[in-house]
Amino acid sequence: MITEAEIETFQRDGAVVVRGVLSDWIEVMAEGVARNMADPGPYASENAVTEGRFFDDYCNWSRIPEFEAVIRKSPAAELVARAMRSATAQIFHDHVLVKEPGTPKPTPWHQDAPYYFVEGGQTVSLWCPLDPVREASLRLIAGSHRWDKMVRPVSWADDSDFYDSGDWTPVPNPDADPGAAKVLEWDMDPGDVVLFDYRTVHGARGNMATSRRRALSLRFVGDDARYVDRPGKTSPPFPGHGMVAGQRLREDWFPLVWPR
Ligand SMILES: O=C(O)CCC(=O)C(=O)O
Repeated sequence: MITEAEIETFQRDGAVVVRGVLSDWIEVMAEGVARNMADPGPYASENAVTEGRFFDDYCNWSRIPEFEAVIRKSPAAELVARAMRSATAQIFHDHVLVKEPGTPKPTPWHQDAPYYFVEGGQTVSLWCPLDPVREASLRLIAGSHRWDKMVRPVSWADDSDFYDSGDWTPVPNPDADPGAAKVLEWDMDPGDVVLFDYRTVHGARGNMATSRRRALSLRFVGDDARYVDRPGKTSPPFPGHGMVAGQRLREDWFPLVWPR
């Protein structure tokens, strides 16, 4: 499912591609994405500024049976636990990101960690495209999960500050200074996944291809992940969660999915 060398790469670079591991689950995930787009949740947003469509939505797995099945029954949970070198995996949330053909809007460079109320060395997002991707694949800065300071979080729609305060590193632009950072990106087919740490800086180009770019990103946490207070509302917000700093994520909201 994942080799020791791939686990080493994930630990070292903060990201790794694993080929074909969810090939048997493409139809299920595609049905889930279709159901989600036909019936968006309260956090759904449209991020395309001018042309095309960049839809995203999250936290729907408990009402979308296809997502719950992938989370609980596919190889995903074991895969991420192994990559994190964690005995356990808890589901944090699901995230659907669809760029229709002819959508120039890039996904801004960002880390997920500052938007989340989670901190720890064992976190992972599993990004799985449901269409072949080339230009619009995920792009990640190798080793950025070890940066001292987190990157200033921005609103995707207009790049404005997400929090009013905080001691952040400016949003990087590896394309402006190509030698300064090693950018990882792969041509991917449905069933291939990228695993990346919540602290790894990542983004994506717009989708100017003639085919859609549907992706499902599943977020998990491992043994050492803990609730942390952020300087404002988080994304996702999970209103009324009642957790306090240092606590493990509550298992009634964020079920343990590995071991099964
Ligand atoms: O699919 C994209 O464009 C970005 C994905 C992303 O930011 C994520 O999965 O955290």
